[in-house]
Amino acid sequence: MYKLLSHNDLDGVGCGILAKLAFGKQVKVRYNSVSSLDREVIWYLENDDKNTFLFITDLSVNKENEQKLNDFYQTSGNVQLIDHHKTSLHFNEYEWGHVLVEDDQGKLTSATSLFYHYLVSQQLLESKEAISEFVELVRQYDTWEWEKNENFDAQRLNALFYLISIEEFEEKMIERLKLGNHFNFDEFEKKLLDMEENKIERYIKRKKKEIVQAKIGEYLAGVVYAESYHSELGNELGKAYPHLDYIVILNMGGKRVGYRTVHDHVDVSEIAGKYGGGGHAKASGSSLTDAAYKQFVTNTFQLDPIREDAQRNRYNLKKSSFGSLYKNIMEETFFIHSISDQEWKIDHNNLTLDQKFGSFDEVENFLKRNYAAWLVRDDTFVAYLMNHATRVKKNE
Ligand SMILES: [Mn+2]
Repeated sequence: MYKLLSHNDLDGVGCGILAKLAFGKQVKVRYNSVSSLDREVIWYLENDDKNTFLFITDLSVNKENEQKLNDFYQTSGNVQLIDHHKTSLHFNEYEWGHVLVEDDQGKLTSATSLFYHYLVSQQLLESKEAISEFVELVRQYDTWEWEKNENFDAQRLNALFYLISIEEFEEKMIERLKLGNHFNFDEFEKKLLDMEENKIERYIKRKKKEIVQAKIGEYLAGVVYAESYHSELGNELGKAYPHLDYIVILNMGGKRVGYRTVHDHVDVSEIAGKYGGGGHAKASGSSLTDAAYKQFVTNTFQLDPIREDAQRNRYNLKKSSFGSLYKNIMEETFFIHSISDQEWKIDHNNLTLDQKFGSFDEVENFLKRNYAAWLVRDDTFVAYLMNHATRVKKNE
């Protein structure tokens, strides 16, 4: 008999699907949140048959269970942990640990891709096209490579995963991978996914209007409350507000915090680590501890949301040679203008600031980080210019 304890997300369930393809009725699969795994491991060690081989995928155990599993391995040899999280790399010290973040070709791994590789190399599962395609979609979704590759099927696979129950998803996928030569969505799923995409778009639009920004340590974070679509949300908010170093997503009901970044200069697994969590450089999570609650909820609750730049302007445009007008919640105006391509300045309430900036992006980043200002609509811009012209005239 086999037992698989895996994560309850797409990558974790991908491992469960592979286990069921390989072992059929000979495997018992249990999906866990990050926090429930350790309980399951203890239950296994205390209650399960000692001949049952244990796989742990896409998750890792605490220090105490690490020791217990190693003792168990010494007597039985019946455990294998497979993971791709940077925070689990120390499990490679054990014969029963296999943690790989990047493969030998420099491709980011996922638990599903590592487990597939393992099962095939151990001759426990025969590789086939449909399974390889499925595994690659899971990998691209989990590593976010799909976005660069514009592989929207990977995103859609994850959306489908959250639209139906885990049992239903498993059953559908197992049948499809057993029978099909290629991995495809059926017509009904396609229709469903189209509807879901519209829904996500509306959800993200709303969240863009709710986010607040706060200086936390050396970084500027965007803080938003959301129960769903954390990956999509973290990514869209990160791109909509690139002046934010990272995005904090608070799930109050679940008492969880998600951390996401689109930048390379921040490692959000380190930030999650400060609150007892972990994960990847670009996506991580932690519990909503007292310290996290104080930092992200108490200290930011009174802040006003940041505003998006005006989208449909014809005149007040970024990098324009006529200048670009910004405003903040205090109704202060910031007029960005350039003396040359390499020299940009700001008129703050009509007073030119001393600072010089080397590019438009630099000056805009400064404005957004320090004043939470946004690009105003054309009508405000035109009024500002007219007012300005009148003032100049009066002074003549
Ligand atoms: Mn994973």
